[in-house]
Amino acid sequence: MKLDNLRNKKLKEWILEVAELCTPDSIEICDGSQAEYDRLSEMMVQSRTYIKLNEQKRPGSYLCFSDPGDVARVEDRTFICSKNQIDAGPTNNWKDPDEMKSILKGLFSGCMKGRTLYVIPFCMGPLGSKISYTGVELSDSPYVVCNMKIMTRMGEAVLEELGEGDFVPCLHSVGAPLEEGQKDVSWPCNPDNKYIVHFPEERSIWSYGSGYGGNALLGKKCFALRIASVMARDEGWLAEHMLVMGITSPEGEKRYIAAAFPSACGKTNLAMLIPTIPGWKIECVGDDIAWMKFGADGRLYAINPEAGFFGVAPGTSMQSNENAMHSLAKNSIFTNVALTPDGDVWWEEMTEEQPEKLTSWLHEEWYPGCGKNAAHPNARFTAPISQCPIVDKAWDDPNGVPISAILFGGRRSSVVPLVHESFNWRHGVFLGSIMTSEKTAAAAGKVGELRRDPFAMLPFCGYNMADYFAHWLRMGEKEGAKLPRIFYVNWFRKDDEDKFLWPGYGENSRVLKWIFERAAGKAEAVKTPIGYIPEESDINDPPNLNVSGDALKELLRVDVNDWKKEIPGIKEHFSGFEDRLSGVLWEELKALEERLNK
Ligand code: TSX
Ligand code: MN
Repeated sequence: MKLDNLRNKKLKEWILEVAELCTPDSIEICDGSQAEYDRLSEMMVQSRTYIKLNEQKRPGSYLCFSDPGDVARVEDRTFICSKNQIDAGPTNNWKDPDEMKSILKGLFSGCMKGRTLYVIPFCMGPLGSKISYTGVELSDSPYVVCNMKIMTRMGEAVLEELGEGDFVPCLHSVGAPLEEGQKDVSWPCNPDNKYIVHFPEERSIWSYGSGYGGNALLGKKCFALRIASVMARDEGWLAEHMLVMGITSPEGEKRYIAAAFPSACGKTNLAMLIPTIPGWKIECVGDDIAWMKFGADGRLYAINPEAGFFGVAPGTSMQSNENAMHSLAKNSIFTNVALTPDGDVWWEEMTEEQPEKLTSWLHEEWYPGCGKNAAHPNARFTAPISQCPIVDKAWDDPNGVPISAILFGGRRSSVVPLVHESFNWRHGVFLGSIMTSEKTAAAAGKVGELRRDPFAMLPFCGYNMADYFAHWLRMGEKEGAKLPRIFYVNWFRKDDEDKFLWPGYGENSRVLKWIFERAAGKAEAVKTPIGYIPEESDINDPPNLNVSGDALKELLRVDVNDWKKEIPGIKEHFSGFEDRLSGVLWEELKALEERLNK
């Protein structure tokens, strides 16, 4: 498509403005076709960005190694540039929008020299859905184009649907202009000068210097969470860091659940879980982001704004997540995993036996016991959700799916029981606001240290998190709302020998079954000071659970003294939000304290 043929005036003007600033050699408007995908992929094979994988082993798939300085999201380089700092809140980096614009204009000036500017029209959510929104990413990275093709609905159909309508402008550059005759590197980026910037008031995104994942695929964290959370606040809906799954009982009843977990808790594994209990079925709507709006019937309807998985590869195996392994069997992009001698991919824990020899993500020879990672711990696969064997038939339904329960969770080796249900919506919002998880080796900081990550949104909320809590509380007061119930789960409680008490994985279906039945108003529950918990017999049903009676008791135990020790940490956490924090959450904390002291 030619620039002249673009119908959308705002889009055309913006492209010309960006072209004048960034001075690319050429402009290409992406149509989203397979032919375009194949052409760009072949171009990246020629330029050595991509390695084409063995067509017999991994059809239609590619591997690339990033610059070692560009391997993950950069939270310290991520900014929310609202007019007033208080509107970004104490948990976001902030800079004055005018000041930031002038920094960015300097950086973007001439930054696409020697490169092509790709125009990537994309839709977050099913085409034709009232819950969906359109974005356009302008990027000088063909890797971004190909990933966006898998991760979003992308191309001509989106432009058609957009018409003269509005869109979120997302500007991206790897920040590596090429001088006349300068040879390109395989992963262009600007590792020491990255900026991931959001302007919530004008709903725009500027990203500079990184070609990696959440820094560069701007539809995902930048748009579908940070900017969308602001839109959701203004318009009365929810943009959340949640998986969405369907659960069907042996009787054929179906309900949908949304769940938020901090990183390293196995969200993608849960989204594609294979139940161990007979007759129950789980289907996947999404593994990372949910947009939820009230329907005419007062229920919350969720869509997955994405069309693919951008999952962490290390740890993914036929044991931990068989459905993910099938999803990435073909037509996938792998970033920073290792290459096998026969042209396939490998990563830590993918197979029980390690290959004899590999090329590591650092292009080095790797062998078992060499003391180095074969894949980077944050190595990724990009795979179409349509390839998931248990993809829900409504995953692309413009109406979304009605949510019956919302789960929060975290990784806690003590104190927090396997599952508890909130007393009501307000109490549920309180549970979301105090979410904590223990650090694993994958994150910076001391292993085992507690990190607060309310609603798993700490790095992804585009405004003051105290206002975000208030928005959740407001959502619960909507007239005629039929709200989902709220639960808190913890698969990671340990015994005093530091062994996991709960087998997790497929056995989590027992917990999901109890949640399903509670949402149906059926299952029994025991009232405790922190909320409702199941009876042991509800979890050990059918009674072939390979967990001792003592262990099950410990998993469900609510220790009043342990919980009292949680209170000062919550107070400190809440105090960080100063007078912006809703009094309702302070009241919930006081009520918890009183229940514990009774
Ligand atoms: O993803 C996980 N889930 C959710 C699965 C649907 N993980 C992996 C977390 C890192 C991404 C888990 N790890 C889960 C879990 O439920 N539980 C655990 C802890 C655990 C680890 C190993 C065992 C048991 C529990 N193995 C044995 O007991 C043999
Ligand atoms: Mn995520």
